[in-house]
Amino acid sequence: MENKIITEESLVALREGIKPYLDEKRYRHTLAVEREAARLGEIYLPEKITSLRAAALLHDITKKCDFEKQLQYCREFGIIISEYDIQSPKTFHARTAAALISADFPCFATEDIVSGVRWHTTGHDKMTTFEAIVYLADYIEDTRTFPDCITLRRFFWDGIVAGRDKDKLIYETMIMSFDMTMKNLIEEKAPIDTDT
Ligand code: DGI
Ligand code: FE
Ligand code: FE
Repeated sequence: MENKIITEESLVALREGIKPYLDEKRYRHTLAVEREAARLGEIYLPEKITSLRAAALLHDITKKCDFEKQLQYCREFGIIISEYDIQSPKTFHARTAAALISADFPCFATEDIVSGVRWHTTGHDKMTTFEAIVYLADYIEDTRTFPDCITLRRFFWDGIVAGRDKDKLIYETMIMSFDMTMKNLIEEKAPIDTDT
């Protein structure tokens, strides 16, 4: 999977290549996640900014597929799903998008990019910095207006401006995001994914 060099030119092509996979609103969100991932990358992973941008561009490419299509992709790509997974239909697109990268965007199918996309919705235990950045960029990108997103965005960027310890800050921000997501899922009476 490795040794794929992601250039600025390939990102320009990717921004066009993903268009058929996204509606207009989702495309704007995707470009905003790309910008946010690059900003976070400058702080935490400057050597991987182009990969972070690519992961952001690819993270929601199966979001518009209905549940039937998600299940079809699962069969096609050998994604094993449990009865329990079926109760969290909104988490499927992260797995199917990760699998679709190798099929439709093979130049971008690196371990970092695939796992960044794979875990962008639920997160999981012991996330890599790369995965955390994709996850967080999706949550706090600047077009999101949901109060929790605004709170989290402020908490993180105020901490950066205040010169707080950056590792502690991202850890606390991630924990806060999981608390918010779980609280919302409890209110909706939706099951919480075991990875979350
Ligand atoms: O795809 P986006 O909308 O940009 O964002 P996302 O991939 O983080 O998806 C958010 C949705 O996923 C939101 O409606 C809540 C849902 N979600 C996240 N974690 C869980 C979850 N749903 C369930 N049932 N369980 C989870 O653990
Ligand atoms: Fe998503
Ligand atoms: Fe997203």
